[in-house]
Amino acid sequence: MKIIDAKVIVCCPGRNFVTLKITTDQGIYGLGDATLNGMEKTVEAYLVNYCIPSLLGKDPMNTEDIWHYFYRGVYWRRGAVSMTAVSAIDMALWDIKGKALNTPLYNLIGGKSREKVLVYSHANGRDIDETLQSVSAEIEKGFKAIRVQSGIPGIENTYGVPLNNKPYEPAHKGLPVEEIWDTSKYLNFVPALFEKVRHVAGENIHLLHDVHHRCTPVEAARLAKELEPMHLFWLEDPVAGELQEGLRLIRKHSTTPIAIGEVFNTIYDYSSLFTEQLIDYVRMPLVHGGGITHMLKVTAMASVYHICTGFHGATDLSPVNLAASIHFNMSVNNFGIQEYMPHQEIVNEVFKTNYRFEDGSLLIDDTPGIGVDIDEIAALKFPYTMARLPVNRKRDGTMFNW
Ligand code: CS2
Ligand code: MG
Repeated sequence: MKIIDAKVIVCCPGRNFVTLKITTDQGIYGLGDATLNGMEKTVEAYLVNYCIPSLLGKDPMNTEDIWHYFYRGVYWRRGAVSMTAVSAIDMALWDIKGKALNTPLYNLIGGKSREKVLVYSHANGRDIDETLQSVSAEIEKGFKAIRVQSGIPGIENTYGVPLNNKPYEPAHKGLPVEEIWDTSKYLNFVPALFEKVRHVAGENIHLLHDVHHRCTPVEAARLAKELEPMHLFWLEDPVAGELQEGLRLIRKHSTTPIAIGEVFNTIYDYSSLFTEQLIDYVRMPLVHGGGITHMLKVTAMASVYHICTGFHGATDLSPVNLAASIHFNMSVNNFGIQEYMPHQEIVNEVFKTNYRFEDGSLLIDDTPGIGVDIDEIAALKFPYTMARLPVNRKRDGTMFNW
């Protein structure tokens, strides 16, 4: 089998998605997610100008060699843009492999370790009351694990908290908006919020919280320590992950489990975090972490250190990534949890999916490969619209220095 064509489809059904479609001489094609929120066009340009010409003529079954060709074969390796492109190529090739062998992706990577994948949803509110109502609504929908974020008194816009019942979307149309952040107000508020949330949710619902890299190591240590009595499933991205040593301070002070890495893109971002057992969950998703080939290695190394998967799954990752993640999570032994925010209804006009939510988990059918298809004609109705993630400043106007 040979790759004879590859194209990048950029569309905006409610938000931007970048999809790589690789076609073979046997008429089989595969899809890979290449969406990098706010930087969609850069990944498209890298794929179209630099990767696709080298892909043509290759045998798509050689996933391992092709992965190394696009990772090690490239002088300027790593980085979010290149790794998203590598991930999309890899995902599309595994999709082709599954279709060629007439079997779902999970069968190619170890078969089923479980029948379904535990997911967590999002509860958000402008204030405590609204947040508590949102938690109850998510429990009502059947979720067993819930990430809780709330507006903070004295901070006008809290990242990741949608206003006026809009769909979750941290990117804003046009150039980046600037938001003001105040860590001391945040730190004073969150433990009290979670005391109330735990009371409403009871002990049987997993609670999670995302700090979005807003704390210094000592601030994060204080937060993790104060949240300990509320038994969080995890505290996510408490610090900016590039300072791996920062995680040592958090561990020294608290047993709150830590998840990190939705902005990471290779195993090397995790090496000391694994070997020193400084974290508990890997957030790096297939779409930014080198696809299935690389994430199998990351997950295998994590398992040696009793660290589990907890992949990023916000709505800015496409249904192709979500479906591939369900296969992956069904298979690996050290699965932890999968983030799940249902995409807006309009996304289904472009992507045809093969998964369903049931009783707190996601299930996938046995369509060969990943199982998601794209309607290219429908995609044309939704042209790309620039949207960027916000920039944060401290109250005194300066930028964060971490
Ligand atoms: C978040 C995301 O889902 C998460 O954990 O951190 O909302 C993230 O900020 C966006 O996906 C960025 O594109
Ligand atoms: Mg996050």
